[in-house]
Amino acid sequence: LSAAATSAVPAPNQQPEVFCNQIFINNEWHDSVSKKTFPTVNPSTGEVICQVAEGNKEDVDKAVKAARAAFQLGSPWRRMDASDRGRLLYRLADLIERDRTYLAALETLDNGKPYVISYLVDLDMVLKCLRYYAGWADKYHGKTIPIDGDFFSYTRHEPVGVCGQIIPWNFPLLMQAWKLGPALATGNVVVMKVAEQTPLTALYVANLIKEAGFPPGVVNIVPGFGPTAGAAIASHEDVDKVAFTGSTEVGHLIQVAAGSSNLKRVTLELGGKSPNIIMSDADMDWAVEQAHFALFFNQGQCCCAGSRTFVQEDVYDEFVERSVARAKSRVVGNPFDSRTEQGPQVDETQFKKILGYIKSGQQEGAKLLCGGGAAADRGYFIQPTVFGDVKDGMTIAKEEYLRTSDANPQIQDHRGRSWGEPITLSTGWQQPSSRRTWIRPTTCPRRSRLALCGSTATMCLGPSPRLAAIRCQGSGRELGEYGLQAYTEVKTVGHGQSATEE
Ligand code: TXE
Repeated sequence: LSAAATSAVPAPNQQPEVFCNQIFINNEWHDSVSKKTFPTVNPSTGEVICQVAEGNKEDVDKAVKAARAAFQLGSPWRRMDASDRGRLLYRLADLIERDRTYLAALETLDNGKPYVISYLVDLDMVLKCLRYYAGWADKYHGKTIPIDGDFFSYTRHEPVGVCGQIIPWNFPLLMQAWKLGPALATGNVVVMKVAEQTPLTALYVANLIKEAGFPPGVVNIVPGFGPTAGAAIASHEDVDKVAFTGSTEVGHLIQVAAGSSNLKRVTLELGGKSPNIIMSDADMDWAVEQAHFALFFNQGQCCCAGSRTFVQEDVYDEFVERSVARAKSRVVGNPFDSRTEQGPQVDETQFKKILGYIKSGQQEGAKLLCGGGAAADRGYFIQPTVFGDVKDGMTIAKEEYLRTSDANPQIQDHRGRSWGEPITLSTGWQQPSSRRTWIRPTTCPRRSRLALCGSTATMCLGPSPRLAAIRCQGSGRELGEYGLQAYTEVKTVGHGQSATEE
C-alpha cells in the first residue's frame, strides 16, 4: 500500500460501539430460541468484546421458514424487476461505503487485521464485489437455441431458492459479500451462518440490508457454531443449496450432510498450501517482497497463502537470507496503528495451532531461521517465522496438507536441472488439507500469477517458459460469472413452434 493511500485513510475509533449482536430474521432482531449467547473476543487482547446470540437448529428452522416465505411465487421479492434487485444491491454498497470507517474499525476489533488493510483492501473489495453483481442482476440471461425442426428452444435462468451460506473468519465482510452478491443478484433468498470468531461486521451489514430496502426474509443471518447452526443448514430438508467456505474437513461433512438429506446443491471453497517458485533469473528484490506478501498477508490467514517456496539452487542462499531479513523487519503489533503490517491471529485456537506447527518444524529437523514464538505477552500475536532446509515430508511442508503422493514432486527446470530444497515460510496459516498438486510445463510471463480452477495459485518468476507447480484449491471462488452460475438453474424450454412459423 502506498504512503499516499495509507495517509488518506480516516482515523479509526479504536473502540467502535457494537450495535448488532442478535439473530437477524425477517428484517428483525431476535434472541436465540434457547436464549444462549457466546462471547466474541478481541484477538489483540484476549478480552471479550460482547456476547452474541447463539443460534442453533431451532433458529435455523425459523430463518429457513422466513426465507421460504420470501421466496413464494407472488412475493415482493419474486415479483421484483431484476433491475430493481440490482438497484438494492447498489444501495447496499452505498450504505456500506457511508459506514466504511466504522465497519473497518469493527472488522479490526473482531478479527485483528490491520485497520488500514480493513479499510483499503477488505472494504474496497466488498464495495466492488457488490457493485459488480448489482450490474449483473438484469444482464444474466438465457439463450435461444437454433434446434432442428420447427421448434423454438430457449433457456431461462431461475434462482435456485433458499441458499444456506456458511462463512469463515479470515475475511468476514468480504466472504459475506462474495456469498450475498451472486445469490441476491440472481433472485435467491439466503440463510447465512457467520463464523463464531467474527460475527460482528456481518450482523451490522444486516441492518444495512434492511435500510437498503430488501424485503423481509430475503436475507437472514444466524450467528452460532458449526456443529449446531452450521450443520443444521447443511442437513436442512428445505434448503436448496449450501455454499461453504472453510476447512477441507468440514467441506467433507457438508457434502455428506447434503447427500444424506435432500441432495441440495453444494459449493465448496476449501483450503490450500500454495507453493511459490523462484527462478534464478528473477528480479530478487521483487521476488523476496512478493513471496513475503504471498505468505504473510492477512497474518497468513488466506486459503491461497504462499506457505511453501521452491527456490532454484543457485539463488537459494541469497533468497533465504533476504527473506529472513524481510520477515525480521515486518512490523507486528496494534492493528489500529497505521505502521502495523501484522496483527494477531484470529483466536487462541489458531494461535496455538501455529505454535504447534512451528514446534513440529523444529522437531522434524527444519532450520528455524527467524521468529518461532509469540510476539507479545497478551493477545494472539506470532513472530514472522521462516524455516530453511525443509524436506517435503515434514509436517510444515505438508499441512495444510498435501497427500503424500503429491508431496514430493521431482521439480526440475526446463533444462533438467534439479532445484534446491524448498523452504517454508511459516507464520500463520497452516491448513490441514488440499485437493491436488499438478506439476506441469507452462509458459508464464514474468510477474504473472497463474490461476487454475478459479483460484490464484502460484507466482511464477522468470522470463522464459518454466515448470510451475500449481496448487488447485477447492472448487473455485464464487467470483464472476461462475458465482452466478452457482446460484441459478438453467431451464431449457423445448416446445412451441419456431418464430418464423408464427
Ligand atoms: O474452519 P471451519 P476453522 C482452514 C484453515 C484453518 C482451518 C480450521 O486451515 O486452520 O480451516 O479453521 C463452520 N457444519 N480455513 O476451524 O471449522 C464454522 O462455524 C457446518 C480455510 O475455523 O471449517 C465456520 O462458520 N458448518 C478458510 C465455517 O464453518 C461448520 C477459511 C468455517 O469453519 C461445521 C477458514 C459443521 N460441522 C478456515 N463446523 C478459507 N478457505 O479461506 C464448522 N463449521
